[in-house]
Amino acid sequence: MFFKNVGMIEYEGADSENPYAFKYYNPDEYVGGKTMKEHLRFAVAYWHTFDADGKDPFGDGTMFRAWNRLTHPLDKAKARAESAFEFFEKLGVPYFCFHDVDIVDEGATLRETFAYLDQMSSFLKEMMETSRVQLLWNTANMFTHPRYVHGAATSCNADVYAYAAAKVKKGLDIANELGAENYVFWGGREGYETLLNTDMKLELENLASFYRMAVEYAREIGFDGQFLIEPKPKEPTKHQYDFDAATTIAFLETYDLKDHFKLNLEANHATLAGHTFEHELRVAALHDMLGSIDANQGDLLLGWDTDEFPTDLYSAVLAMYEILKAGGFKTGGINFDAKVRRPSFADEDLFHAHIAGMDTYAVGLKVASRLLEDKALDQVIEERYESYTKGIGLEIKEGRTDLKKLAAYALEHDHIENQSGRQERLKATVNRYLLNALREAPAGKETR
Ligand code: XUL
Ligand code: CO
Repeated sequence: MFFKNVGMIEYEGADSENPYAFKYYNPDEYVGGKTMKEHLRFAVAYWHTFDADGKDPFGDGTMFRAWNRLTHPLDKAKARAESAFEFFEKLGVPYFCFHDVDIVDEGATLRETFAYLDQMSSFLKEMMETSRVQLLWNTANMFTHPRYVHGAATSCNADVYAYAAAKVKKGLDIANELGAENYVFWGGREGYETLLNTDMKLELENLASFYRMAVEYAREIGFDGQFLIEPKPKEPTKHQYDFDAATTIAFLETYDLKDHFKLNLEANHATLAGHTFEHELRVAALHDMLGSIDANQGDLLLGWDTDEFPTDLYSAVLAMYEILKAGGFKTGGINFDAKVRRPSFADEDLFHAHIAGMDTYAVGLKVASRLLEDKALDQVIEERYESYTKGIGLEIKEGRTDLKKLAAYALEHDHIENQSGRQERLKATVNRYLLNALREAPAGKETR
């Protein structure tokens, strides 16, 4: 046992002062026809929670985890997996996510790496069978090792491309073996530093072929999980190809890959791209491309990918509003791609951080569901676009007009009247729902 001082985390309601209890996340409570657990599908990220030691570019690690003390890669990997499953069970999360290098260190050769991965995949499978915790997604880390200095599927070096392909092949075998619901691509090094040395056309075509080969291999082995691409505009490269939702969708359309992918959207990646998280969610939903999310938050004073645990209730409401409007998660869920701050180095902080994040999204879910149920924001939108429900507006909407007709119309109607957009009133409505939901939280009114 690694977390001796922590028992099972239960829901105790908003009045509870127990730091090891949920105040708002009540897994079995019904919200709009589904339980919170079914809606939110929480996942713990292996890398931030069990691998990371708090090191940053200016300082060494501050987190000395007992499960990372063993020296042989497989011994360490197994201890880590045991700590992980103890954590998942105590927290009551249904899912976890990992990169290949998170579950076991790489070996001296690719052959040895694969042998380690095979052993750990069997080990995790056994643990999953006894715990009922499932794999939301796995991925191959194709950005940390120096071999990926020029990229992986967009590297100028074909040997690196082949190496990366081998890792994805193994990643898909593992996904299949463990019954992963999704397989993720995040192109951390798939971008460029300067156009002066870059053949962008070749790199993009190679990236498209890489994705296509992954789809073909998945079909061959019978892996039926959902492929996800996780956009991010920059960091570590100056410019990443999967910049944001719109860019990634356009790329997939261009190379005829769109039917095989959806997006894994991360809050802090959205803000790095100069968008809100809800913008990214809306763009994806419009194209039926909303797959899963990496929940976290950035810091506007810092401006890089700080991967903080989400505690901003307002953002969680707006994110859950978009997710529910899009019909909720199917294969996806809420993965906490978030790390405790460097000074929060105690093992227990891992629980506090996840409890905070889960409660934040539970509030987001409740408030968003209520906003939708009451159609609280719909009327203003309906009224705002009313001009397209009749007359010339309806003709525009139905494509029954042309520039000549519109010009003739405008000449007769050049006295324009606009109506207020009512932003502040709508924001006040969201605040009212948020505050009311918090007041009612302990009631658990919707329990079936
Ligand atoms: C990096 C990031 C990754 C992906 C998986 O910013 O978000 O951890 O989620 O590779
Ligand atoms: Co992420």
